[in-house]
Amino acid sequence: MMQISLPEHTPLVRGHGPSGRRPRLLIVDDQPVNIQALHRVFAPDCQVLMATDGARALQLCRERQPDLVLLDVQMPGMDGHQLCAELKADPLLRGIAVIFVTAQDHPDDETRGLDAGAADFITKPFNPTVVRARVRTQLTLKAQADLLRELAFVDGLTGVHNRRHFDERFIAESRRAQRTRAPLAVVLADVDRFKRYNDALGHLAGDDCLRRVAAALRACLRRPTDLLARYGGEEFVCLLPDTDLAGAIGVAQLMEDTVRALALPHPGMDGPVTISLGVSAGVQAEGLVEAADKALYLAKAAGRARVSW
Ligand code: GH3
Ligand code: MG
Ligand code: MG
Ligand code: MG
Repeated sequence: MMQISLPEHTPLVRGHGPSGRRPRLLIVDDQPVNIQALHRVFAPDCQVLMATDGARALQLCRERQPDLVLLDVQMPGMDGHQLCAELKADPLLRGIAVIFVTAQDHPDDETRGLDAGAADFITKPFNPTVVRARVRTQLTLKAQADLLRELAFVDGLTGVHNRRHFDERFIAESRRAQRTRAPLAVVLADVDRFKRYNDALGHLAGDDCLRRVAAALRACLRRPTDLLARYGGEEFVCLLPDTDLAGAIGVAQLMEDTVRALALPHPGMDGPVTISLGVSAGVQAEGLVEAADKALYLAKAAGRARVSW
């Protein structure tokens, strides 16, 4: 094992990432002593995860979404190149930065690593100060990319998430529901008679109404894992992990009440602006959105301003 002197304490991410949390690092190496050496460098200011084989590392990437992986190349079973290829092929994992840490320093090895999608390449034995500097560069880039991604996932009109973000989270939560057998719920909400609202008050007033409805819906969500997105036009979707049908119906009813309580005058209806909602839930995610959409149609057909499932 190489001798490590702890480098001076330079912060690892300038100004922190968009989420403000400590960077999360995954160290993968089949030799525990190599893991220890890197652990000592990063434990003071990172959340450090560790794996001694590729399969376990892949599992940790799925479950914990590290910002960066320090990856050994030669390992029994799935080697570093294979793991890197798996990460870069998965739309949910390809944003994780990969730095190879390896004793092989032939240019061909390096090229192969970079071709596999690695961001950088460090040769063993490593100099801790250099490793920190390289990791810092990649973490800063990752934080910038995360911020841009966050902005790309927000609906410009209402400030809630957009359809693209919903679709991505839906895939991730579907997998999680399958794995944990915890139910996943979907709620679709659609503003009632909104065409009339626009026709009577104009499109700008309609936009303002959508912003206020979105804020009211968002206020109904309680858990940090709950997601609200604008699904399209005057339609919103909620994704509620670990929520069964009864729980989701409760959330939907709260949403119906909350929007009605805004008491926004609707010139094309007798009362205020209302929404109709369709709810579905299950551990089998496939078909959940379609089922919520069917339920929403039932709510409309039954007279609007209500929840169906
Ligand atoms: P229903 O109760 O059956 O849902 O009737 P509706 O009028 O709400 O449904 P319809 O789908 O016929 O009309 C939806 C309207 O929503 C039409 C469209 O002009 C309006 N809309 C969609 N997106 C926006 C938007 O971004 N801003 C505004 N102001 N209006 C929008
Ligand atoms: Mg090895
Ligand atoms: Mg609609
Ligand atoms: Mg509508």
